[in-house]
Amino acid sequence: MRKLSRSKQLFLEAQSYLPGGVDSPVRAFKAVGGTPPFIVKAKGSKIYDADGNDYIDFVGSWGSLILGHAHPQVVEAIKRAAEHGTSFGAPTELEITLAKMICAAMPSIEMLRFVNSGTEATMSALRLARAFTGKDKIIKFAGGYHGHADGLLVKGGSGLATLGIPDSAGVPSSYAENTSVAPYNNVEAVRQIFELYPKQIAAIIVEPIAANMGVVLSQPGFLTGLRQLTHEFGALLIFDEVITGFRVAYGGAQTLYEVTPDLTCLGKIIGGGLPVGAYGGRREIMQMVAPVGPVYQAGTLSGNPLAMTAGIETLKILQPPGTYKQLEMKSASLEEGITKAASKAGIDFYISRVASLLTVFFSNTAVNDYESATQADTAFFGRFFQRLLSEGVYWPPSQFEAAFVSLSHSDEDIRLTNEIIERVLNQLGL
Ligand code: KE4
Repeated sequence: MRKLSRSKQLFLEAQSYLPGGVDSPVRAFKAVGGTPPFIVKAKGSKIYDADGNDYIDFVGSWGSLILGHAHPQVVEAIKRAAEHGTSFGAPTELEITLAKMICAAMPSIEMLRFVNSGTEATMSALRLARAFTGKDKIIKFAGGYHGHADGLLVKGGSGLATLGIPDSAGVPSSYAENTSVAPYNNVEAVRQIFELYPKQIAAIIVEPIAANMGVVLSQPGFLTGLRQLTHEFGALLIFDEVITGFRVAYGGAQTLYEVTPDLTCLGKIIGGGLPVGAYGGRREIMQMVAPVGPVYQAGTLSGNPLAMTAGIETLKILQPPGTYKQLEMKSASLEEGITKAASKAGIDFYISRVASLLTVFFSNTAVNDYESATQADTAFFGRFFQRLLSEGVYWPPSQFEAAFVSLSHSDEDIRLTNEIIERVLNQLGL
């Protein structure tokens, strides 16, 4: 059992100053219990806590660190940039460089705006969609999470699903009225909403691979069905690729599935571990954003040189051919190890994986939407999580989150993780 006395002390003190002792709910371990280790440093695939314990990390700052922690080329570049100043509140060439890299990777993005988080990206993209279409309503999916903008905290996924709060307190009911929620992978349900509000839907916002109810794959015909409906009813299709962008492929899920959205939201990986979000798409839509057009959106630290530098270096390292093949091989061997271990222990499980994004649901049913995801045995997941943690594997602390494999996870990391998972599932299966 790992000593956590210093983390326990810090967690207690933190709760006097920060709600729940954290700056984002999922970090408080409410879904799995116990004390969250307070992390002091990280390198590659490892994180180190205040009691000197080390862990193989499968959270990777919730998907941001596809290269692993503190990649030397990224850190060196940030250091150099910091010596020239951390933020100017004025345009820099770095923003053009990163924007060009993103546009080259995702041809549906002809123009974009950098912001500081995924929440800002989706919030701004929806405001823009409403302005472009002149319509007010939006459609999202049960279990879909797009950050914490008021109109999106309607039957949210991710943290909300974990905390079992169908809506967030403080969201005016008038906001919820403008947001319709359909089951993921259900085109027919979306059609019904359009038929209910034929001229009122500004946009559909969708994770092209859902990752906030655990990983749930979009089934054949789902994304193309949404594309057809948005064309038919004059709405925009917004892909929230905050997680999948540069994760499942260099061009994100939209190049994997060859479905072209009107707008794309990005975050996490494009910031290389620093706060960055972005929204972008067709030029005629993006030209509506201030100061060119009437849609106001602004940000003190948007496009700051440190975050741009970290993003540029990260994408540079992801570009060489074979990078995603490496990620695929690491992730496939992890999936294989979990499958073998759970089968051997006679435990009900269902694994959803695309590239280096995966969730193991402890469930005896296939998971293709929020309803089926919530059938999973969350109590069992909590025991699984705690035993992994005590053996040095830092798995995402919720059944409804994704695990992330990085380029820095060595074959030995994966072998050891599989060995630990086999031991833990064997114990739990008894
Ligand atoms: P941020 O505002 O947290 O940067 O991004 C919001 C967001 C938007 N869209 C998608 C698809 C997302 O997954 C997220 C945030 N993801 C969660 C993890 N499920 C962040 C972790 C957390 O909330 O602490």
